[in-house]
Amino acid sequence: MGDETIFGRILSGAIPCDEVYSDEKCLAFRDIEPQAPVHILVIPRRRLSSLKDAMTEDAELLGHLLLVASLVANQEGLDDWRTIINTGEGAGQTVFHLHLHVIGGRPLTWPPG
Ligand code: DGP
Repeated sequence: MGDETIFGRILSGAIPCDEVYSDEKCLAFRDIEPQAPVHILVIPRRRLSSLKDAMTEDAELLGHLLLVASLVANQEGLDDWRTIINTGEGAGQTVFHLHLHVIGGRPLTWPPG
């Protein structure tokens, strides 16, 4: 599946992160380049390069990631937030280990850039 990404190194503990939630399927931590007062990444422990690679058998994991996104947003006290998955370089994906952005704490305009 190619080289380990920076998120693989965070999962292995090789580089630190500001963790906000962890379970046997995923990890959530604060983004190093926050785009809003709250900016958290939720990543599966099992690497999928992007949403493009998700298969039917990943449905439960994908559902779990969404529920954790909601859990951490609630943990942060957010009533409104945005959950984003960038898929592919043209859509802004820079780390090829699937991740959900949870962004909130300021007004969010639509459409995004
Ligand atoms: P994307 O552009 O959707 O692939 O988002 C990747 C995000 O990952 C970007 O917002 C910055 C964040 N990021 C990159 N490297 C690190 C890191 O080492 N630690 C943390 N916490 N976040 C990182």
